[in-house]
Amino acid sequence: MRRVYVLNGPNLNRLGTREPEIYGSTTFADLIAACVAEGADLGLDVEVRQTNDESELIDWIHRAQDEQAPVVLNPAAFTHYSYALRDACAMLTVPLVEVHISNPASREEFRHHSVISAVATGTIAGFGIDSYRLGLRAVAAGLEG
Ligand code: CA2
Repeated sequence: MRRVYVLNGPNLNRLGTREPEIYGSTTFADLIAACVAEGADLGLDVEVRQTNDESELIDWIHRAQDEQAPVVLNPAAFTHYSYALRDACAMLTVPLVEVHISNPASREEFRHHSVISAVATGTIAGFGIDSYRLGLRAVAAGLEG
């Protein structure tokens, strides 16, 4: 089975604990289960990770490149300002799907720009936890050809 990494940036481990009107009530544990189940349906070996540490997230992107494993990435707030994460993502030769639970374009001004989008294969935003399922489907569709 093809390995796919689902990588998550800062604070997403707290999912389901606040702002349910924006992010829903799904917990991070629920998110992991949903991604693993979707991956199994698609024939993908999904590994979900979360970190609050920019350098750790960059190391995981490097590892994905070394393993030639596609990435579904929710960079969280790093989306809007981390040029270091963008540079790491730009090195990927495997598919990179940027996902967001909310629709940042409909929120505060500072969320309107993503420094990651230009180096991603594509972006899915605004569908709640389904953004991740759709991201995995996009990866699977791309792998098929
Ligand atoms: O909508 C998304 O997925 C975001 O990437 C989430 C980030 C935000 O900075 C981006 O603009 C959009 C924030 C993640 C915060 O995670 C929590 C969500 C709910 C409860 C606690 C933490």
